[in-house]
Amino acid sequence: MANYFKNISKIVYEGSKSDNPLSYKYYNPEEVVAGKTMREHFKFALSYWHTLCATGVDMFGEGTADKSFGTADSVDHAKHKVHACFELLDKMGIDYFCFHDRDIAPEGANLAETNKILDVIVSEIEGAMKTSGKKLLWGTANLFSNKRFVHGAGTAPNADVFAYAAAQIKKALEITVSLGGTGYTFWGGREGYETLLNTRMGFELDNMARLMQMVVEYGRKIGFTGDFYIEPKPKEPMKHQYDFDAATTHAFLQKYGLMNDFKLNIEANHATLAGHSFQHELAYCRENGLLGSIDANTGDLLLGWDTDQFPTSIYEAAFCMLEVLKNGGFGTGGLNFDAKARRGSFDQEDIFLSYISGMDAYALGLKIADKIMQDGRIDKFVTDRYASYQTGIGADIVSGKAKLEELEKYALEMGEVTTNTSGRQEYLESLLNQIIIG
Ligand code: XUL
Ligand code: CO
Repeated sequence: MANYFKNISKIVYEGSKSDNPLSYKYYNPEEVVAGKTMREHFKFALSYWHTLCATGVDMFGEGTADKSFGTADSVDHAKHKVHACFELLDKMGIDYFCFHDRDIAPEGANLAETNKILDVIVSEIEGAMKTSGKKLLWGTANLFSNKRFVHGAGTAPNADVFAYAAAQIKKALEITVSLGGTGYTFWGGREGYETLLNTRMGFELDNMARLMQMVVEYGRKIGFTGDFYIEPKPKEPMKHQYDFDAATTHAFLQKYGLMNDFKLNIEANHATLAGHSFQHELAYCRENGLLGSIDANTGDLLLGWDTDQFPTSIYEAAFCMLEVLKNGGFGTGGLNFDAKARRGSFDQEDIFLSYISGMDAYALGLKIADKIMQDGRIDKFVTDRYASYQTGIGADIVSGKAKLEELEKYALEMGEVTTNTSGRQEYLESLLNQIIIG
């Protein structure tokens, strides 16, 4: 095992009384909650791009964290990153990782060279996976950083760019399949527009669908049995991104016949950028059989951009895990921390501390979600709230027996509605606190 993080040993569960910052206080991988171990529930994943690549560069200044891993040469650096990744997975007890093609290997002079470099690094990853037992949750292609994708990839107005993107996805998908990944993600990147003055929206969406249909066809041909995911996001980098939110993406999948092969990868920070709560997006997916995977993070609600912070709110984590439990768990997906330590948190130790903060928050969230379900009072309240649809006119509406004529007759006889009851929001919010604290 490599030793890039010399001063840090394995992070283990020490319980809530521990004052060792480098320990899990609540995440106990073997503890059984709601019938499964925590490890099985979460399928926690490390995001390669934030963890191994991001140095804290922003538009006002240079990086603050050293991610050189002792070398400057790029292919060599890529190999060091692989081993640093597996050291982190081992030391933090995380079973999965996710990456973009360009996170793991630098680009060469042309696509053929780039693919050769990728092959070298992928075989390094393959070896590390074999000896460690760590797994790939999902792979993806970076179709947004290089300037060739200035106007998008699948939705670019230039067919050469479309072809390049297709070739890049083909390779990324082959890598994902060869490494046993159970998901392949499409995040929109620059698939959107800045102004309709230069954009054929309908044509761009048709092209995006054409690309996805090709990818599904090829993926199934090479033996990919997992799910394709779309990760909705409303804006940034483009002013308007096509995969705005879960409902918009659902409409796209239905229109283009992609429902059988796709699910959604819901990211908390993207949900709030779209003006939704994270729970709203998850609930929408659950209700529509679309919950694939989660990019766990949080935004800062006072800021209007994607800050990708580690999630520490136990309310948010509980609402998320409530949806996951109600969904019967993840299918092919898991919980990827698409999150990075703040620019000011630049020590190696901060990588560990930030993952601990997220994993402990989700462990608490899972326990709270389980308590809410066991307690049953909130669920019962909701069931009772809709009781009028179980008998009489309500049952006739649901079964389709009642048509507009019958409903008019019923309403005329009723004269006025006298049966509305309180929604009791404040009671439910305090009941939730009572369930949490006990
Ligand atoms: C960007 C984002 C991506 C996707 C993968 O906001 O979330 O990192 O998760 O491309
Ligand atoms: Co993401």
